[in-house]
Amino acid sequence: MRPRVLNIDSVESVRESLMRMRVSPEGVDIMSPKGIYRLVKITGIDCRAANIIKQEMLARGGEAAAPYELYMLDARKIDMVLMGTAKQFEALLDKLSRQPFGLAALAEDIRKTLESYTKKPPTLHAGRFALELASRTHIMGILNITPDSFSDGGRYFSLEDALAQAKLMVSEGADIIDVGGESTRPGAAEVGLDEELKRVVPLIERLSAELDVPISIDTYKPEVARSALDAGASLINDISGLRDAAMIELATERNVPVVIMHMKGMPKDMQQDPVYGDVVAEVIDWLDGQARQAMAAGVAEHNIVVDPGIGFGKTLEHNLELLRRLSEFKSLGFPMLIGTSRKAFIGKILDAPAEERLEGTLATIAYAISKGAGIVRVHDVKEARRVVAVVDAIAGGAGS
Ligand code: 8Y7
Repeated sequence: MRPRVLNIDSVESVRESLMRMRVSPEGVDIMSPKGIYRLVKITGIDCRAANIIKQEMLARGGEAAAPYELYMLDARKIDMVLMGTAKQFEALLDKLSRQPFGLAALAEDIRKTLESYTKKPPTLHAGRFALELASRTHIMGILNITPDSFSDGGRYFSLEDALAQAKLMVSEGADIIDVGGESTRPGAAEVGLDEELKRVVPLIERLSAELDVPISIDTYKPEVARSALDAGASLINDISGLRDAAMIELATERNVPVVIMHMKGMPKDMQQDPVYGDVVAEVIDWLDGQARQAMAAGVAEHNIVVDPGIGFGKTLEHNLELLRRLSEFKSLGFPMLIGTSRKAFIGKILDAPAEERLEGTLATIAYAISKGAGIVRVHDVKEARRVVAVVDAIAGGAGS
């Protein structure tokens, strides 16, 4: 038979593969951690610490790439890429955990990162619902309560319409309904607090009484989130990524899952020439900081979901790079939500208006699931459900 390159990316898969070909149990134990090779980027490392890392990694047969400043041997900070097998990392981290210059803490961070990268997604507990992300990819259906209804009659009809739309999405396979009362499209104006409350609270009261799925509240205003939770919502979807301390307090107090989304600026100005050095690195770093801040203030680790915020202060190229490298976000160790539905970057690729972006949206969903997304936020639930079912069947469980 022709030699072939195997499709394997975890120590566990190496282990299974070797066991299937009847390698001895001892051999499986010894070899499996040698079968996975990782490149890990670490940043802001003190040059003295970097020298120790380089020597220790080389001594184990791995590599440690660093800029020339490495040899200045002073307190300058540099970035490095460590390269090696899972086994070499294991031995390296064991050694570093007994070294000075903050290396013990760094070793712990790297260990957690490597573990996070392949760990299976958790179960989210939202009110009386348990969302088992490891079992399959979950779908969040988008429900925007239509604005501009000036009379009570108009408001009533838009509420009934929204309710019908929500029921349709649930029948089509939505696992969560995301209710938003303020447009966050690029350039959109902010809505007053009273108006947003008037739009979402009566709707959520009806939805929570009549639907058998959890409701998330799409808002960055703690007052709106509080009233929405009181009305029966059980997740918070915060496009500002918990920038408001009162939102963190609320999430802690109510013990609900919260989506921390990255956004550069605010909707009214976010698309005005957004610039990043490395967009993936910067978004991951920001999400990590927000998550740490939230956990320090009492938000449970198991309640955190992260989202790169496709289209929020990003150019077409930024969005594509975030999707292409989405698996890097697995390093954070939180389940990932992704929202690409009908967004402008798809329209740019296809030269198509919003109502002609379904196939493009579905392509991004299939791709994102294969790179680790656990929840997809969509308008077209029926079509998304079918795509997700097939991708999950191929992957065997949730898509990554
Ligand atoms: C996202 C979102 C929007 C997203 C999360 C639109 C509210 C813009 N996009 N929430 N919200 N992620 N978590 O076009 O990508 O749907 S609004």
